Amino acid sequence: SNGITRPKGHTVSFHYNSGVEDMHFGKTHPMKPWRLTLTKHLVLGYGLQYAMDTYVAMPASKDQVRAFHDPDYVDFLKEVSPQTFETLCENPRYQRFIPPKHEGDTVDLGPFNLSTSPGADCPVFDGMSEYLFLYTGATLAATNQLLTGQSDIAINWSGGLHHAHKSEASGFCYINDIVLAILDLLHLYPRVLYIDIDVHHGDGVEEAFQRQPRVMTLSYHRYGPYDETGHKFFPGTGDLADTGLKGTIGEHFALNVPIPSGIDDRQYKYLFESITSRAIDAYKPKAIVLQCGADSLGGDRLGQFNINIKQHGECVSFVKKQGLPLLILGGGGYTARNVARAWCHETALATDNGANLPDRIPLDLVPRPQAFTGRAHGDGMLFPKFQRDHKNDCVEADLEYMVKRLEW
Ligand code: V1P
Ligand code: CA
Ligand code: ZN
Repeated sequence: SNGITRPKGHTVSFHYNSGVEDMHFGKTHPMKPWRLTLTKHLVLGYGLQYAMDTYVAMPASKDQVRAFHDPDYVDFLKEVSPQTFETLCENPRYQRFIPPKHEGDTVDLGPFNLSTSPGADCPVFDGMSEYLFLYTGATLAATNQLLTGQSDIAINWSGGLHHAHKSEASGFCYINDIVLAILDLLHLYPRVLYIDIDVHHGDGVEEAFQRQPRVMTLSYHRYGPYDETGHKFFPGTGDLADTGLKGTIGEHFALNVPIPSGIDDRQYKYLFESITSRAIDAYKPKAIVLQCGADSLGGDRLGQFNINIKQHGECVSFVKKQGLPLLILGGGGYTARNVARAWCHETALATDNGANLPDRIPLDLVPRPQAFTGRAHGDGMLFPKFQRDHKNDCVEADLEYMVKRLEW
């Protein structure tokens, strides 16, 4: 038939609820949930559903979300919509979460860094509450699948929202599904390794576990001035010297790999494989959570790396090769067609079908809803050679220095 087979020796599960797709963060907002529609259609188009167990995710409960987030924040998120926002803002219960106004603020901020102003990182939009609890529910279902031994690898491309804090939304992230997943994994596994290949620093996850030796966080990210304006690349944290909260038992259990713009496949492979393998050898985790933000790909609308899908996928294969229970999550990714290509390819790698996907997307197999015709698959290639449009600022000696510095 289509050549797709179930993997031998391990079980993969795929967790998703199409309810996350129809969301719209706002006209100019880079986060496009329809990239998840494209991903789903590619995965189904190639027949990868036959290689894994697929589950429709249920929304997370408020209790589940309270395992990390402030109860006031959870209630607010459950109730919030563009219609209820103003009334909720006036509720005395939420006053203490409204930040003081600063001069030159471009957006009006309500409580928890939420806003209805156009241009806000964390806007309040229609259906938002449903969206948040659905992507979180999918991550928790995937986690449960690992905890019960029903899957060896569990995937949720709609999750991986690494910037959310205990009582604050940040950088397009509202509920930190990753922190919730790791908290669940800690019930069974003594040590969990979190790896983050999104182009942004996984600050929310690092912060949540900065005092915790049972979780090691390892983020690879663009770090440094954004452009001529000198603004820092978001979120501005994740220096090489940041290794966990000093003076606590969590110190030395956070690792950061700050990377200049334009890093290429060879350089990224060198950093990722040498540092990740040393972290695993030293820490000996019993489970791994891998955030696969696709904004580290070349040609991303927000990212500044020049990584191809092939290398992005090799990070997934490298982690899978460790043979530990593995939770695979999405994250950023702002050039939708490339996000779908990468995550479909990585679904294939997880199920040992990496060699079974032809470079040419079998368009006849891909159901294309009217809205996405033409735009969905652009140049029709699964492995496009990205234009190397970011100046490579990587000094080889500095890359080598980072690898040495992070050995202990
Ligand atoms: O740079 C900022 C903030 C807004 N300024 C006050 C500084 N925000 C970034 C947020 C990037 C979030 C990435 C999330 C993830 O890691 C995980 C899902 O990928 C930002 C950017 C930017 N170019 O970095 N916000 C926006 N662009 C933005 C643009 C248009 C409308 C709304 C937000
Ligand atoms: Ca990262
Ligand atoms: Zn990102």
